[in-house]
Amino acid sequence: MRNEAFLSTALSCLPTPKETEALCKRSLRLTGNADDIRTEVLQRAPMKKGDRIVLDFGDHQVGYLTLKLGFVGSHPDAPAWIRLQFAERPVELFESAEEYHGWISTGWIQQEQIHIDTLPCTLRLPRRYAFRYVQIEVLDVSSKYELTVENAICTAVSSADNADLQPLKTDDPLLARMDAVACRTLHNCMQRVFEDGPKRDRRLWLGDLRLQALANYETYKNYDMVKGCLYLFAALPREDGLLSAAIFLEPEPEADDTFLPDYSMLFVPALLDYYEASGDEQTLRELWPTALRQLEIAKTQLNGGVFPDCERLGWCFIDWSLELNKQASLMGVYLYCLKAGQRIAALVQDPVLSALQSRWQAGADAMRTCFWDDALSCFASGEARQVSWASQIWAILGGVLSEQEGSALLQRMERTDAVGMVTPYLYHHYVTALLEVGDRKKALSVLKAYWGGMVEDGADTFWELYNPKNPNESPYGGTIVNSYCHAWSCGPAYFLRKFHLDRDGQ
Ligand code: RAM
Repeated sequence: MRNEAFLSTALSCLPTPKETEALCKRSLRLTGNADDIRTEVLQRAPMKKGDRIVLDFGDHQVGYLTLKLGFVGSHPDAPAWIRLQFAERPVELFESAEEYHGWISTGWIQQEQIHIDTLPCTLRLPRRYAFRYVQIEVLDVSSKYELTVENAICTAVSSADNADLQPLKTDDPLLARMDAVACRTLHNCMQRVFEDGPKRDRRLWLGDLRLQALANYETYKNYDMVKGCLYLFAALPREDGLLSAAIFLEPEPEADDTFLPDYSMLFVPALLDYYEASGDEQTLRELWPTALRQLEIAKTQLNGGVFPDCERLGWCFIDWSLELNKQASLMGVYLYCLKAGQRIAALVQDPVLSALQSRWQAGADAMRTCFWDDALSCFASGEARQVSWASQIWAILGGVLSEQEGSALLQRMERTDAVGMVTPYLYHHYVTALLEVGDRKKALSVLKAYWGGMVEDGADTFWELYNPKNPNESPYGGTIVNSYCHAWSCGPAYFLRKFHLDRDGQ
Protein backbone atom coordinates (compact mmCIF):
# COMPACT_ATOMS: atom_id res chain seq x y z
CA MET A 1 0.00 0.00 0.00
CA ARG A 2 1.18 3.51 -0.77
CA ASN A 3 0.02 6.67 0.90
CA GLU A 4 1.01 9.23 -1.74
CA ALA A 5 0.51 12.23 0.55
CA PHE A 6 2.80 10.72 3.20
CA LEU A 7 5.32 9.77 0.53
CA SER A 8 5.46 13.29 -0.81
CA THR A 9 5.93 14.70 2.73
CA ALA A 10 8.70 12.14 3.26
CA LEU A 11 10.53 12.99 0.06
CA SER A 12 10.28 16.72 0.69
CA CYS A 13 11.96 16.28 4.09
CA LEU A 14 14.83 14.03 3.04
CA PRO A 15 18.15 15.83 2.53
CA THR A 16 20.58 15.69 -0.36
CA PRO A 17 23.99 14.62 0.97
CA LYS A 18 26.74 17.20 0.60
CA GLU A 19 30.14 16.46 -0.91
CA THR A 20 33.52 17.21 0.68
CA GLU A 21 37.00 16.11 -0.35
CA ALA A 22 39.21 13.85 1.75
CA LEU A 23 42.79 13.16 0.73
CA CYS A 24 44.89 10.10 1.33
CA LYS A 25 47.04 10.82 4.39
CA ARG A 26 49.77 8.22 4.01
CA SER A 27 50.69 4.97 2.31
CA LEU A 28 51.25 1.80 4.28
CA ARG A 29 52.47 -1.74 4.06
CA LEU A 30 50.60 -4.18 6.31
CA THR A 31 52.37 -7.32 7.44
CA GLY A 32 51.78 -9.97 10.10
CA ASN A 33 48.38 -11.61 10.41
CA ALA A 34 44.83 -10.78 11.49
CA ASP A 35 45.70 -11.18 15.18
CA ASP A 36 48.94 -9.26 14.99
CA ILE A 37 48.88 -6.61 12.30
CA ARG A 38 52.09 -4.65 11.73
CA THR A 39 52.02 -1.32 9.95
CA GLU A 40 54.88 0.30 8.12
CA VAL A 41 54.70 3.72 6.48
CA LEU A 42 55.86 3.51 2.85
CA GLN A 43 57.13 5.96 0.31
CA ARG A 44 54.87 5.55 -2.69
CA ALA A 45 57.00 3.82 -5.31
CA PRO A 46 56.34 2.40 -8.80
CA MET A 47 54.53 -0.96 -8.55
CA LYS A 48 55.21 -4.12 -10.51
CA LYS A 49 53.32 -7.42 -10.65
CA GLY A 50 52.47 -8.64 -7.14
CA ASP A 51 53.15 -5.32 -5.38
CA ARG A 52 50.63 -3.99 -2.88
CA ILE A 53 50.09 -0.68 -1.22
CA VAL A 54 47.51 0.45 1.35
CA LEU A 55 46.26 4.03 1.12
CA ASP A 56 45.21 5.39 4.51
CA PHE A 57 42.67 8.23 4.53
CA GLY A 58 43.23 8.89 8.24
CA ASP A 59 39.56 8.49 9.27
CA HIS A 60 36.46 6.58 8.20
CA GLN A 61 35.05 7.87 4.89
CA VAL A 62 31.90 7.26 2.90
CA GLY A 63 32.25 8.30 -0.70
CA TYR A 64 33.65 7.91 -4.16
CA LEU A 65 37.29 7.18 -4.90
CA THR A 66 39.31 8.91 -7.60
CA LEU A 67 42.80 7.64 -8.40
CA LYS A 68 45.33 9.42 -10.56
CA LEU A 69 47.47 6.69 -12.07
CA GLY A 70 50.67 6.96 -14.06
CA PHE A 71 53.63 4.78 -15.07
CA VAL A 72 57.39 4.67 -15.31
CA GLY A 73 59.34 2.83 -18.00
CA SER A 74 58.33 2.21 -21.60
CA HIS A 75 54.97 3.09 -23.05
CA PRO A 76 52.51 0.60 -21.48
CA ASP A 77 52.18 -2.32 -23.89
CA ALA A 78 49.56 -4.21 -21.86
CA PRO A 79 46.71 -3.18 -19.55
CA ALA A 80 47.41 -2.64 -15.87
CA TRP A 81 45.25 -5.15 -14.03
CA ILE A 82 44.63 -4.19 -10.43
CA ARG A 83 42.61 -5.35 -7.45
CA LEU A 84 41.16 -2.76 -5.07
CA GLN A 85 40.03 -3.68 -1.58
CA PHE A 86 38.26 -1.18 0.67
CA ALA A 87 38.41 -1.68 4.43
CA GLU A 88 36.85 0.05 7.40
CA ARG A 89 39.40 -1.71 9.66
CA PRO A 90 42.83 -3.10 8.73
CA VAL A 91 41.73 -6.62 9.76
CA GLU A 92 39.43 -6.80 6.71
CA LEU A 93 42.52 -6.76 4.47
CA PHE A 94 43.56 -10.08 6.03
CA GLU A 95 40.22 -11.75 5.23
CA SER A 96 39.45 -13.49 2.00
CA ALA A 97 36.20 -13.21 0.08
CA GLU A 98 36.77 -16.70 -1.37
CA GLU A 99 36.68 -18.18 2.13
CA TYR A 100 33.33 -16.62 3.06
CA HIS A 101 30.51 -19.16 2.79
CA GLY A 102 27.93 -17.50 5.05
CA TRP A 103 24.30 -16.80 4.34
CA ILE A 104 24.36 -13.21 3.17
CA SER A 105 25.56 -12.03 -0.20
CA THR A 106 29.26 -11.80 -0.93
CA GLY A 107 28.17 -8.88 -3.11
CA TRP A 108 28.65 -6.71 -0.02
CA ILE A 109 32.39 -7.36 0.10
CA GLN A 110 34.05 -4.17 -1.04
CA GLN A 111 36.52 -5.27 -3.68
CA GLU A 112 36.99 -4.76 -7.41
CA GLN A 113 39.27 -5.94 -10.19
CA ILE A 114 39.88 -3.41 -12.93
CA HIS A 115 41.77 -3.36 -16.20
CA ILE A 116 43.30 -0.01 -17.14
CA ASP A 117 43.97 0.23 -20.85
CA THR A 118 45.40 3.73 -21.03
CA LEU A 119 47.96 5.34 -18.74
CA PRO A 120 48.23 7.93 -17.34
CA CYS A 121 44.56 8.21 -16.36
CA THR A 122 42.11 9.47 -13.79
CA LEU A 123 40.03 6.58 -12.54
CA ARG A 124 36.81 7.45 -10.70
CA LEU A 125 35.05 4.42 -9.30
CA PRO A 126 31.27 4.56 -9.79
CA ARG A 127 30.34 2.81 -6.56
CA ARG A 128 30.12 4.45 -3.13
CA TYR A 129 32.35 2.77 -0.53
CA ALA A 130 32.75 2.88 3.26
CA PHE A 131 36.42 2.76 4.20
CA ARG A 132 39.46 4.24 5.80
CA TYR A 133 41.92 2.02 3.93
CA VAL A 134 42.17 1.13 0.24
CA GLN A 135 44.54 -1.64 -0.78
CA ILE A 136 45.80 -1.57 -4.35
CA GLU A 137 47.35 -4.78 -5.59
CA VAL A 138 48.92 -5.04 -9.01
CA LEU A 139 47.71 -8.34 -10.48
CA ASP A 140 49.74 -7.64 -13.59
CA VAL A 141 51.42 -4.97 -15.69
CA SER A 142 54.11 -5.93 -18.20
CA SER A 143 57.84 -6.28 -17.87
CA LYS A 144 58.26 -2.96 -19.74
CA TYR A 145 56.58 -0.58 -17.28
CA GLU A 146 55.52 -0.08 -13.63
CA LEU A 147 52.35 1.51 -12.27
CA THR A 148 52.41 4.68 -10.15
CA VAL A 149 49.69 6.04 -7.87
CA GLU A 150 50.06 9.80 -8.17
CA ASN A 151 47.09 10.86 -6.10
CA ALA A 152 44.03 9.46 -4.31
CA ILE A 153 40.98 11.52 -3.40
CA CYS A 154 37.72 10.55 -1.76
CA THR A 155 34.65 12.63 -2.58
CA ALA A 156 32.98 12.06 0.77
CA VAL A 157 29.21 12.33 1.16
CA SER A 158 27.00 12.94 4.18
CA SER A 159 23.97 15.00 5.05
CA ALA A 160 25.36 15.79 8.51
CA ASP A 161 27.35 18.97 8.81
CA ASN A 162 30.09 19.12 11.44
CA ALA A 163 29.66 22.90 11.55
CA ASP A 164 26.36 22.18 13.39
CA LEU A 165 28.09 20.05 15.99
CA GLN A 166 29.07 21.33 19.41
CA PRO A 167 31.91 19.33 20.98
CA LEU A 168 31.08 17.39 24.12
CA LYS A 169 32.37 19.19 27.19
CA THR A 170 34.29 16.66 29.25
CA ASP A 171 37.67 16.38 30.95
CA ASP A 172 37.84 12.64 30.35
CA PRO A 173 39.84 11.88 27.17
CA LEU A 174 38.26 8.43 26.73
CA LEU A 175 34.74 9.89 26.85
CA ALA A 176 35.75 12.67 24.46
CA ARG A 177 37.08 10.07 22.03
CA MET A 178 33.99 7.85 22.44
CA ASP A 179 31.76 10.83 21.67
CA ALA A 180 33.85 11.80 18.62
CA VAL A 181 33.74 8.22 17.29
CA ALA A 182 29.98 8.04 17.90
CA CYS A 183 29.43 11.34 16.05
CA ARG A 184 31.59 10.18 13.13
CA THR A 185 29.54 6.96 12.99
CA LEU A 186 26.28 8.87 12.87
CA HIS A 187 27.70 11.43 10.41
CA ASN A 188 28.75 8.72 7.96
CA CYS A 189 25.40 6.90 8.20
CA MET A 190 23.42 10.10 7.56
CA GLN A 191 22.95 9.97 3.83
CA ARG A 192 19.57 10.53 2.16
CA VAL A 193 18.10 8.53 5.00
CA PHE A 194 19.63 7.23 8.20
CA GLU A 195 21.41 4.19 6.77
CA ASP A 196 22.14 1.32 9.14
CA GLY A 197 25.69 1.07 7.83
CA PRO A 198 27.26 2.55 4.70
CA LYS A 199 29.09 -0.72 3.90
CA ARG A 200 26.06 -2.98 4.46
CA ASP A 201 22.95 -2.88 4.22
CA ARG A 202 23.00 0.82 3.26
CA ARG A 203 19.29 1.21 4.04
CA LEU A 204 16.77 2.54 6.48
CA TRP A 205 15.85 0.05 9.22
CA LEU A 206 13.21 0.99 11.77
CA GLY A 207 14.95 -0.25 14.92
CA ASP A 208 18.21 1.41 13.88
CA LEU A 209 16.42 4.65 12.96
CA ARG A 210 15.09 5.06 16.48
CA LEU A 211 18.55 4.99 18.08
CA GLN A 212 20.12 7.13 15.35
CA ALA A 213 17.37 9.71 15.80
CA LEU A 214 18.04 9.90 19.55
CA ALA A 215 21.72 10.65 18.96
CA ASN A 216 20.84 13.08 16.15
CA TYR A 217 18.64 15.13 18.52
CA GLU A 218 21.69 15.69 20.76
CA THR A 219 24.17 16.30 17.93
CA TYR A 220 23.30 17.31 14.35
CA LYS A 221 19.66 18.09 15.19
CA ASN A 222 18.40 17.30 11.71
CA TYR A 223 14.74 16.96 12.73
CA ASP A 224 13.43 17.03 9.15
CA MET A 225 15.49 14.02 8.23
CA VAL A 226 13.90 11.99 11.04
CA LYS A 227 10.48 13.28 10.01
CA GLY A 228 11.13 12.21 6.41
CA CYS A 229 12.15 8.72 7.55
CA LEU A 230 9.07 8.32 9.79
CA TYR A 231 6.80 9.38 6.91
CA LEU A 232 8.58 6.95 4.57
CA PHE A 233 7.67 4.01 6.80
CA ALA A 234 4.14 5.31 7.28
CA ALA A 235 3.73 5.78 3.52
CA LEU A 236 4.53 2.15 2.70
CA PRO A 237 2.71 -0.20 5.08
CA ARG A 238 1.53 -3.72 4.33
CA GLU A 239 -2.15 -4.01 3.42
CA ASP A 240 -3.19 -4.52 7.03
CA GLY A 241 -1.20 -1.47 8.14
CA LEU A 242 1.84 -3.34 9.50
CA LEU A 243 5.08 -1.45 8.96
CA SER A 244 8.00 -3.11 7.29
CA ALA A 245 11.34 -3.48 9.07
CA ALA A 246 13.21 -1.60 6.35
CA ILE A 247 12.74 0.65 3.32
CA PHE A 248 14.62 0.73 0.02
CA LEU A 249 14.89 4.10 -1.68
CA GLU A 250 16.08 3.17 -5.15
CA PRO A 251 14.96 2.98 -7.84
CA GLU A 252 11.68 3.90 -6.12
CA PRO A 253 10.81 3.97 -2.43
CA GLU A 254 9.61 0.48 -1.57
CA ALA A 255 9.08 -1.41 1.67
CA ASP A 256 11.20 -4.51 2.29
CA ASP A 257 9.18 -7.71 2.65
CA THR A 258 10.92 -8.34 5.98
CA PHE A 259 8.69 -7.80 9.01
CA LEU A 260 10.01 -7.79 12.56
CA PRO A 261 7.36 -7.33 15.24
CA ASP A 262 9.72 -5.50 17.60
CA TYR A 263 10.77 -3.06 14.87
CA SER A 264 7.16 -2.37 13.79
CA MET A 265 6.13 -1.58 17.35
CA LEU A 266 9.17 0.61 17.97
CA PHE A 267 7.65 3.07 15.50
CA VAL A 268 5.55 4.22 18.48
CA PRO A 269 8.42 5.40 20.74
CA ALA A 270 10.29 6.66 17.66
CA LEU A 271 7.34 8.96 16.94
CA LEU A 272 7.10 10.05 20.58
CA ASP A 273 10.86 10.77 20.77
CA TYR A 274 10.58 12.83 17.59
CA TYR A 275 7.73 14.88 19.01
CA GLU A 276 9.54 15.42 22.32
CA ALA A 277 12.69 16.58 20.54
CA SER A 278 11.05 18.72 17.85
CA GLY A 279 7.71 19.81 19.30
CA ASP A 280 6.14 18.99 15.90
CA GLU A 281 2.57 18.27 16.97
CA GLN A 282 1.20 18.06 13.45
CA THR A 283 3.40 15.08 12.64
CA LEU A 284 2.52 13.48 15.97
CA ARG A 285 -1.20 13.74 15.17
CA GLU A 286 -0.83 12.71 11.54
CA LEU A 287 1.27 9.60 12.24
CA TRP A 288 -0.47 8.50 15.44
CA PRO A 289 -2.99 6.26 13.63
CA THR A 290 -0.06 4.46 11.94
CA ALA A 291 1.67 4.04 15.31
CA LEU A 292 -1.49 2.86 17.05
CA ARG A 293 -2.08 0.32 14.27
CA GLN A 294 1.22 -1.40 15.19
CA LEU A 295 -0.02 -1.92 18.74
CA GLU A 296 -3.40 -3.16 17.49
CA ILE A 297 -1.76 -5.71 15.19
CA ALA A 298 0.56 -6.83 17.98
CA LYS A 299 -2.45 -7.42 20.24
CA THR A 300 -3.96 -9.80 17.70
CA GLN A 301 -0.80 -11.94 17.87
CA LEU A 302 -1.13 -12.61 21.61
CA ASN A 303 -2.01 -16.11 22.63
CA GLY A 304 -2.76 -16.72 26.30
CA GLY A 305 -1.66 -13.13 26.91
CA VAL A 306 1.84 -13.49 25.40
CA PHE A 307 3.42 -13.78 21.95
CA PRO A 308 3.94 -17.36 20.76
CA ASP A 309 7.51 -18.57 20.74
CA CYS A 310 9.31 -19.17 17.45
CA GLU A 311 12.68 -20.57 16.43
CA ARG A 312 12.78 -19.24 12.86
CA LEU A 313 15.75 -16.94 12.16
CA GLY A 314 14.48 -13.43 11.65
CA TRP A 315 10.98 -13.78 13.17
CA CYS A 316 11.87 -10.97 15.60
CA PHE A 317 15.11 -9.04 16.09
CA ILE A 318 16.11 -7.99 19.68
CA ASP A 319 19.84 -8.81 19.17
CA TRP A 320 22.10 -10.62 16.72
CA SER A 321 22.81 -13.56 19.04
CA LEU A 322 21.75 -16.69 17.19
CA GLU A 323 21.08 -18.65 20.38
CA LEU A 324 18.83 -16.01 21.95
CA ASN A 325 15.23 -16.95 22.71
CA LYS A 326 13.19 -13.81 22.05
CA GLN A 327 9.74 -14.60 23.41
CA ALA A 328 10.03 -12.75 26.75
CA SER A 329 11.98 -9.85 25.23
CA LEU A 330 9.27 -9.28 22.64
CA MET A 331 6.70 -9.06 25.40
CA GLY A 332 8.87 -6.41 27.07
CA VAL A 333 9.08 -4.48 23.79
CA TYR A 334 5.26 -4.61 23.53
CA LEU A 335 4.87 -3.20 27.05
CA TYR A 336 7.48 -0.51 26.39
CA CYS A 337 5.67 0.54 23.22
CA LEU A 338 2.29 0.47 24.96
CA LYS A 339 3.70 2.95 27.49
CA ALA A 340 4.85 5.24 24.66
CA GLY A 341 1.42 4.78 23.05
CA GLN A 342 -0.26 5.90 26.27
CA ARG A 343 1.87 9.04 26.32
CA ILE A 344 0.91 9.90 22.76
CA ALA A 345 -2.77 9.11 23.34
CA ALA A 346 -2.73 11.49 26.33
CA LEU A 347 -1.01 14.20 24.26
CA VAL A 348 -3.48 14.01 21.38
CA GLN A 349 -6.41 13.34 23.76
CA ASP A 350 -7.36 10.09 22.11
CA PRO A 351 -9.94 8.17 24.19
CA VAL A 352 -8.09 4.94 23.28
CA LEU A 353 -5.84 5.85 26.24
CA SER A 354 -7.83 3.84 28.78
CA ALA A 355 -7.80 0.74 26.53
CA LEU A 356 -4.02 1.07 26.19
CA GLN A 357 -3.70 1.32 29.97
CA SER A 358 -5.68 -1.86 30.51
CA ARG A 359 -3.74 -3.61 27.78
CA TRP A 360 -0.47 -2.66 29.46
CA GLN A 361 -1.77 -3.95 32.83
CA ALA A 362 -2.89 -7.25 31.31
CA GLY A 363 0.42 -7.56 29.48
CA ALA A 364 2.46 -6.82 32.59
CA ASP A 365 0.50 -9.47 34.52
CA ALA A 366 1.08 -11.99 31.72
CA MET A 367 4.77 -11.15 31.60
CA ARG A 368 5.14 -11.95 35.29
CA THR A 369 2.93 -15.05 35.19
CA CYS A 370 4.47 -16.60 32.10
CA PHE A 371 8.11 -15.58 32.34
CA TRP A 372 9.08 -14.77 35.93
CA ASP A 373 10.92 -17.72 37.44
CA ASP A 374 10.81 -17.74 41.23
CA ALA A 375 13.58 -20.26 41.60
CA LEU A 376 15.95 -18.32 39.35
CA SER A 377 14.70 -14.87 40.44
CA CYS A 378 14.66 -13.56 36.89
CA PHE A 379 12.66 -13.75 33.66
CA ALA A 380 13.07 -16.98 31.70
CA SER A 381 12.10 -17.20 28.04
CA GLY A 382 10.72 -19.88 25.73
CA GLU A 383 10.05 -23.52 26.27
CA ALA A 384 13.62 -24.12 27.42
CA ARG A 385 13.24 -21.33 30.02
CA GLN A 386 16.31 -19.59 28.72
CA VAL A 387 17.85 -16.86 30.89
CA SER A 388 19.24 -13.97 28.90
CA TRP A 389 20.21 -10.36 29.46
CA ALA A 390 17.78 -9.34 26.73
CA SER A 391 14.74 -10.67 28.63
CA GLN A 392 15.63 -8.77 31.82
CA ILE A 393 16.44 -5.56 29.97
CA TRP A 394 13.19 -5.50 28.05
CA ALA A 395 11.14 -6.47 31.11
CA ILE A 396 12.60 -3.45 32.89
CA LEU A 397 11.99 -1.17 29.92
CA GLY A 398 8.45 -2.55 29.75
CA GLY A 399 7.96 -1.18 33.24
CA VAL A 400 6.98 -4.37 35.06
CA LEU A 401 9.45 -3.96 37.93
CA SER A 402 10.02 -1.22 40.48
CA GLU A 403 13.34 0.69 40.39
CA GLN A 404 14.71 -1.35 43.28
CA GLU A 405 13.60 -4.68 41.80
CA GLY A 406 15.06 -3.78 38.40
CA SER A 407 18.36 -2.60 39.83
CA ALA A 408 18.74 -5.73 41.97
CA LEU A 409 17.84 -7.93 38.98
CA LEU A 410 20.51 -6.40 36.73
CA GLN A 411 23.10 -6.75 39.49
CA ARG A 412 22.16 -10.40 39.99
CA MET A 413 22.54 -11.04 36.27
CA GLU A 414 26.23 -10.22 36.49
CA ARG A 415 26.75 -13.32 38.58
CA THR A 416 25.03 -15.63 36.09
CA ASP A 417 26.04 -17.13 32.76
CA ALA A 418 22.94 -15.75 31.06
CA VAL A 419 22.94 -15.47 27.25
CA GLY A 420 24.87 -12.28 26.65
CA MET A 421 24.55 -9.31 24.31
CA VAL A 422 26.44 -9.06 21.03
CA THR A 423 25.34 -5.77 19.47
CA PRO A 424 25.62 -2.14 20.51
CA TYR A 425 21.88 -2.10 19.73
CA LEU A 426 21.06 -4.29 22.73
CA TYR A 427 23.78 -2.65 24.81
CA HIS A 428 22.04 0.67 24.13
CA HIS A 429 18.88 -0.78 25.67
CA TYR A 430 20.91 -2.16 28.58
CA VAL A 431 22.28 1.32 29.35
CA THR A 432 18.75 2.73 29.03
CA ALA A 433 17.51 0.10 31.50
CA LEU A 434 20.30 1.02 33.94
CA LEU A 435 19.26 4.67 33.73
CA GLU A 436 15.63 3.66 34.15
CA VAL A 437 16.45 1.97 37.49
CA GLY A 438 18.64 4.90 38.60
CA ASP A 439 22.07 3.25 38.19
CA ARG A 440 23.88 6.16 36.52
CA LYS A 441 27.30 5.09 37.75
CA LYS A 442 26.91 1.60 36.35
CA ALA A 443 25.56 3.05 33.08
CA LEU A 444 28.74 5.09 32.71
CA SER A 445 30.97 2.13 33.51
CA VAL A 446 29.16 -0.03 30.92
CA LEU A 447 29.60 2.70 28.31
CA LYS A 448 33.29 2.95 29.09
CA ALA A 449 33.90 -0.78 29.12
CA TYR A 450 31.87 -1.64 26.01
CA TRP A 451 32.26 1.30 23.64
CA GLY A 452 35.64 2.11 25.21
CA GLY A 453 36.68 -1.44 24.29
CA MET A 454 36.05 -0.69 20.61
CA VAL A 455 38.02 2.56 20.95
CA GLU A 456 40.92 0.63 22.45
CA ASP A 457 40.72 -1.75 19.49
CA GLY A 458 41.29 1.25 17.22
CA ALA A 459 37.71 2.02 16.15
CA ASP A 460 37.29 5.15 14.02
CA THR A 461 33.55 4.45 13.95
CA PHE A 462 31.51 2.06 16.10
CA TRP A 463 30.63 -1.41 14.90
CA GLU A 464 27.54 -3.41 14.10
CA LEU A 465 28.65 -6.18 16.44
CA TYR A 466 31.07 -6.25 19.30
CA ASN A 467 31.33 -9.13 21.69
CA PRO A 468 34.36 -8.54 23.90
CA LYS A 469 34.38 -12.28 24.65
CA ASN A 470 34.43 -13.24 20.97
CA PRO A 471 36.17 -10.90 18.53
CA ASN A 472 35.00 -13.09 15.62
CA GLU A 473 31.32 -12.74 16.43
CA SER A 474 29.20 -12.61 13.29
CA PRO A 475 25.64 -13.81 12.74
CA TYR A 476 26.44 -13.97 9.02
CA GLY A 477 28.92 -16.82 9.15
CA GLY A 478 32.01 -14.62 8.71
CA THR A 479 33.29 -11.24 9.86
CA ILE A 480 34.18 -10.15 6.31
CA VAL A 481 30.59 -8.98 5.83
CA ASN A 482 30.28 -7.30 9.25
CA SER A 483 29.78 -3.56 9.18
CA TYR A 484 32.19 -1.40 11.18
CA CYS A 485 30.33 1.86 10.89
CA HIS A 486 26.86 1.05 12.12
CA ALA A 487 24.84 3.85 13.58
CA TRP A 488 22.80 1.85 16.06
CA SER A 489 26.06 2.03 17.96
CA CYS A 490 26.21 5.83 18.24
CA GLY A 491 24.69 5.66 21.76
CA PRO A 492 27.62 7.33 23.58
CA ALA A 493 26.83 10.65 21.86
CA TYR A 494 23.25 10.37 23.11
CA PHE A 495 23.93 9.13 26.63
CA LEU A 496 26.87 11.42 27.39
CA ARG A 497 25.21 14.55 26.03
CA LYS A 498 21.66 13.99 27.23
CA PHE A 499 22.33 12.53 30.67
CA HIS A 500 25.70 14.20 31.43
CA LEU A 501 26.83 10.90 32.85
CA ASP A 502 30.39 12.03 33.46
CA ARG A 503 29.41 15.00 35.60
CA ASP A 504 28.46 13.13 38.76
CA GLY A 505 29.04 9.48 37.99
CA GLN A 506 26.20 8.73 40.39
C1 RAM B 1 20.93 -6.27 9.74
C2 RAM B 1 21.49 -4.93 10.00
C3 RAM B 1 20.50 -3.90 10.51
C4 RAM B 1 19.47 -4.52 11.40
C5 RAM B 1 18.84 -5.73 10.79
C6 RAM B 1 17.79 -6.38 11.65
O1 RAM B 1 20.62 -6.41 8.42
O2 RAM B 1 22.50 -5.12 10.92
O3 RAM B 1 21.19 -2.91 11.19
O4 RAM B 1 18.49 -3.60 11.76
O5 RAM B 1 19.86 -6.66 10.56
